[in-house]
Amino acid sequence: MAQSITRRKLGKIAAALAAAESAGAGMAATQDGGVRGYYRFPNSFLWGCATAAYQIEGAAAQDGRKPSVWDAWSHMPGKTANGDTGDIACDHYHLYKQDIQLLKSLGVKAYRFSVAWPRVVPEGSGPANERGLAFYDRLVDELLSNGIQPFATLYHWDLPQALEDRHGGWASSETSKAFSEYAGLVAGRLSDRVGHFFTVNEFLCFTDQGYGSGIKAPGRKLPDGAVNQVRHHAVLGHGLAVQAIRAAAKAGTKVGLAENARICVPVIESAPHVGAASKAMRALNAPFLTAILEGKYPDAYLLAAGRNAPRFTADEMRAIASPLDFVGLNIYTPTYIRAADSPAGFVELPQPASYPRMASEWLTIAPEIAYWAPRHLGEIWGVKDVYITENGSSSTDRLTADGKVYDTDRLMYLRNHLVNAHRATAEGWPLRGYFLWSLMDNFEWADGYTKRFGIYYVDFKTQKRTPKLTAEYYREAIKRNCAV
Ligand code: GBH
Repeated sequence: MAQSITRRKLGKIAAALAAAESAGAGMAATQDGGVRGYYRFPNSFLWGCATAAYQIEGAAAQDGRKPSVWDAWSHMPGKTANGDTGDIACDHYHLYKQDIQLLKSLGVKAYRFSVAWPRVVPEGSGPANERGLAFYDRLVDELLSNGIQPFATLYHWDLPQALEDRHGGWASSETSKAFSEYAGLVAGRLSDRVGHFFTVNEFLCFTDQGYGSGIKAPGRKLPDGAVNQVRHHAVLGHGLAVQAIRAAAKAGTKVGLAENARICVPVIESAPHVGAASKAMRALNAPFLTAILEGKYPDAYLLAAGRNAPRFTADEMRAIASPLDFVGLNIYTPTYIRAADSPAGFVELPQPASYPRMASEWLTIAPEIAYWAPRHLGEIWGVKDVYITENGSSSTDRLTADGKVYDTDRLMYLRNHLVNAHRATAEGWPLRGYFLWSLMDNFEWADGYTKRFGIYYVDFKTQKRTPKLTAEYYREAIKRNCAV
């Protein structure tokens, strides 16, 4: 008897499964041209695009904006490709209304932009510049009236030059304090309309690369101990900013960061390698993400740094560990990890010269990062809400005679990352949204305008924007809520 009930139940389950399959992930071609819904995201999934102030705004000396370290750096001979600067960039400061129409036509629900510190507090600390703040009022209001949620980044590398001149920039904790004051000011002004703030974008690029290797602004080459102190002042600035935002912002405002953590991919998905990748994730992100999420620099990091270790107080570590509402990760490249019989328990695998990459030399491809990033955050640190705050690719785009850009390589990159992001949501890892980098071609830092990351092509002479094939793809993915 019991057995036959079980069989009947099993029969019902099988029938339900078959029905579900023909409705969604089935084999038969359907009326919409055989498009299957297998990679469908949760209904609440937030689709977005990302940009950053210095890369798109231009209007570098307008309405009271003063120079940032990037203005100074890009104007020094030989620092950027072709001597390119962000003086004009995409002229978004004037064209923001039409750019918001581009977002609207893609169907994105959210837009991640950054606020230019030197526009809002031109001297780094001290009086606010009303005309600078007013630009972000206009931008936010225009987004909202087009049904797009604003997500604001407070620091995307454009440190006011005045702070570099007065205090040596991030080499001093005065800059961490100035950052938190500025963060509180902006949150106080915008949080009636902006629900999500990111403190800092990508620590490594403005700490190690700005003050160590010196390949990015302000281009200083400090010894290791001083660079570790710069790193510490940066995470401290983040923590103090979290506190300042919470003190100044409307109740319920969400605060997080956008970090380019090393994304550790187990070279084979077997228990030993997965375990090793998880150890590597903590170890390789020790000075930034691990310190922030654990409130402590891992012993191995301090030990390895020896006499060059950062100096810090318990109070500072408590500030650094200020609880976050979400974590954003900018994901581009993988770090392959295998298990090892060493005290660390893992080894980082070098990439062979033949490893595939996109148009930027550094941009090696592994779409699995879109799965492992949210999984590691959920599994290792119990993070509840994760956003992919940047992901995208450069391509050697050409405007063809028919007025189009056929960026099939970027489309391939995007589709495969979305399939892996879908896998993360399907397995229940806490991925809530995806911001594509970038809405349009822009000032790609040291690469100037030679590397294009946009899904809209920008003619920098005429400021004309043209949708690339990937824009069409992204619109379709958003419409179907699906990696198509
Ligand atoms: C992001 O950084 C940035 O947030 C964004 O502003 C930028 O436009 C976008 O990526 C595309 O690059 O010179 O060989 O040392 C991504 C992480 C880390 C990638 C530093 C480039 C320099 C490589 N970046 N890296 S190299």
